[in-house]
Amino acid sequence: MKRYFLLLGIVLVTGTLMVISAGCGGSGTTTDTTAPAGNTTGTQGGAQKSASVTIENFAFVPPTITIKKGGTVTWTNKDSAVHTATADGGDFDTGDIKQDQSATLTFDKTGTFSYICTYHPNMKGTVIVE
Ligand SMILES: [Cu+2]
Repeated sequence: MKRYFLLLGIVLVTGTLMVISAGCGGSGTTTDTTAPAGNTTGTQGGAQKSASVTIENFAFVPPTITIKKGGTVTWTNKDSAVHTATADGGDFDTGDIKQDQSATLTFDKTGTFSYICTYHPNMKGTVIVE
């Protein structure tokens, strides 16, 4: 009986140590670099720091994104045609984005910025900076 409890004690201690070390390792190695990949949550409540927009089939996807002030937006062009993301009011312009290339801009001003592609003005998008 005593041996059983001793074994149980060792198992408990070992288990606790593993939990502690796992907890430390987990919080210490968390990286923010993978966050932008989850851009599908852009329409939910809290604005994310940064967002990604895919340009494909002559459209910005998603057409409207919301980010926090000081955050970035990355546009990636999946079309063979060259596109731009150019603000209507001249607040920003990515310049030409060729196929499989991307451009990232930082937004330091709050507001709602609608933009188009200068080559295809029917392509419309909006960046909301909160
Ligand atoms: Cu275009």
